[in-house]
Amino acid sequence: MITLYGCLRSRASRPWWLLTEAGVDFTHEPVIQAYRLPDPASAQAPFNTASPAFLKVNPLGQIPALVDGGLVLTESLAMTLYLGRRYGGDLGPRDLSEEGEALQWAFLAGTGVEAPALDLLFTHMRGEATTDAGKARMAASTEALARPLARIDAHLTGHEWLVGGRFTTADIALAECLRYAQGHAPALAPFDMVRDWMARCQARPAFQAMMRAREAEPV
Ligand SMILES: N[C@@H](CCC(=O)N[C@@H](CS)C(=O)NCC(=O)O)C(=O)O
Repeated sequence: MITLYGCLRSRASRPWWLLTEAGVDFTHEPVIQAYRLPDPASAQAPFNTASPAFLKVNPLGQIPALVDGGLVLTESLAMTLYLGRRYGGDLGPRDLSEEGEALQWAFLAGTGVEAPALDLLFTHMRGEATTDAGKARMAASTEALARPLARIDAHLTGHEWLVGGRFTTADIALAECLRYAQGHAPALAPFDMVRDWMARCQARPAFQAMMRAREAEPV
């Protein structure tokens, strides 16, 4: 039995998308971030990252967490790659070379893309995009994204998907990290191949189902 903990306004979107692509049955516990609640310890508070029951699952106090039988994973990109390989058929790697490529794109997503992309998102969300400090942060984050995006753009020239000529876990890992930057058009503007690939990823029914479920969650 698979249980995925974490509301979809979080990195839980990644394994949720993969599980839906793969058509795997799972239980979803939409644990919310404690910092989003006025009083996470109150008896009325929903299941959250500071709830004692959740801390028993993930002592980090972060979402997502994944339980699959006796296995507990607490890193979203590891969950996505694991689930793809374990249950995803062709969504996962067919051989070690493909696995190496999937790991490469997922690590680039986690180490080169996610932090500047999140910085762009949070600068917009905090209403700082028009302040001088906000503009300077966004310029720095856009510049930080330029090298990884140039690398990805070059790879996608002549490749429809990242690995193996088909949609795989690598596409979910990278597309979900890059989604945070999509609200800041200048970051993606020079990279036509990346924008076209993002559109292909996000046209998939499982992505759209994830976004509908995400929108249906309390803000
Ligand atoms: N590296 C972790 C990061 C998890 C993470 O930062 N989760 C955020 C939500 S997306 C969270 O739970 N924040 C609450 C907190 O840190 O207190 C992963 O990718 O799974």
